[in-house]
Amino acid sequence: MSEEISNDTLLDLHRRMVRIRRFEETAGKMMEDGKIPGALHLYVGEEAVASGVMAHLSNDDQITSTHRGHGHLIAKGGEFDRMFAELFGRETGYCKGKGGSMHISNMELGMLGANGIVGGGPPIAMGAGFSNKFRKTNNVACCFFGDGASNEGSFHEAANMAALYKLPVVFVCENNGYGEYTPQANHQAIVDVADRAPGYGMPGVIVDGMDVIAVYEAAGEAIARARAGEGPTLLECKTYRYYDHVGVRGMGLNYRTDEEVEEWQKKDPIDQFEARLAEQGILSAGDAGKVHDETLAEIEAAIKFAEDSPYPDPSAITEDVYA
Ligand SMILES: Cc1ncc(C[n+]2csc(CCOP(=O)(O)OP(=O)(O)O)c2C)c(N)n1
Ligand SMILES: [Mg+2]
Repeated sequence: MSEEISNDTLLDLHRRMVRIRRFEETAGKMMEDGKIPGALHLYVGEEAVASGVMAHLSNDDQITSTHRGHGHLIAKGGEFDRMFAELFGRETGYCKGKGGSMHISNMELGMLGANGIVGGGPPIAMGAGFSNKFRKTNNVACCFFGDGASNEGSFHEAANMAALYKLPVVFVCENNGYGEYTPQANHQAIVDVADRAPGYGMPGVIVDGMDVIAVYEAAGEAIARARAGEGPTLLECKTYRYYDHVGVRGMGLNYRTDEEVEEWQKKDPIDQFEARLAEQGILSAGDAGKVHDETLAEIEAAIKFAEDSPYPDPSAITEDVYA
């Protein structure tokens, strides 16, 4: 573990991951119990990626997210009550209950939107990066996308333009080895998405996406490079989703083995990190437990807030359609 990372930062990284894990576990259960409508694509297993990147960003730095976007918003500072309200379709949600899981956004936090369109984020992040550069704001746009999305033309066009104009963008590929039910080897002829970066004239960096410190350090370099006007980086984080593509149990398709899931779970980002923090005397198991308990209490209150909130009035259906 790097010496220059302060204890405050380490604890902050831990809390961000726990907040994502507990939110997602609860949301998944509520979806499976039929208490949340629609499809949720959950981020359990991938927490180190959003947490390690977001720890470097302010509210004025932008992110673009994906269909698997709850973790990105939580790590960016999203509040549980407004998030649950959005998932429940209530007026107090981030998008007044009209966006839902896959279209949740919040401009104050620089969260430019989850996106139901695979590959929808890269052009938006490239545009935000262009705006940052043009307005000389020193802000960075981080674009989260999957291994599957890295095959979309929109990613390639955005990567080309971002590198050409040396835009302050970081392309964060969350390579979880699958696009829906298709293993990576059946959807692209490469093993490392980072190999695509030199073709556009930007560095490609591979990092263990189950290790929050590794992500934090690599993201720190890429973001510093972007802020210094040196252009984009493609940061590939090798990670894994524990749940199915949608929901927890999903459709029960036989596209991966239990053994494979268990192998990845042995590298659990939170368990690994808690063991390291305890070993270094930074966070005891008891104090880590308190972070989980506080998070669960906050989730319980947020669910109550969401359940007590009204549905939007039907007359509001055409409001906020254009910005
Ligand atoms: C343009 C487009 N094509 C197809 C889909 C259907 N779809 C939803 S998620 C997904 C897989 C995305 O895989 P990846 O980018 O690796 O993200 P992951 O789900 O693994 O996080 C697909 C094909 C879609 N939503 N949008
Ligand atoms: Mg994937």
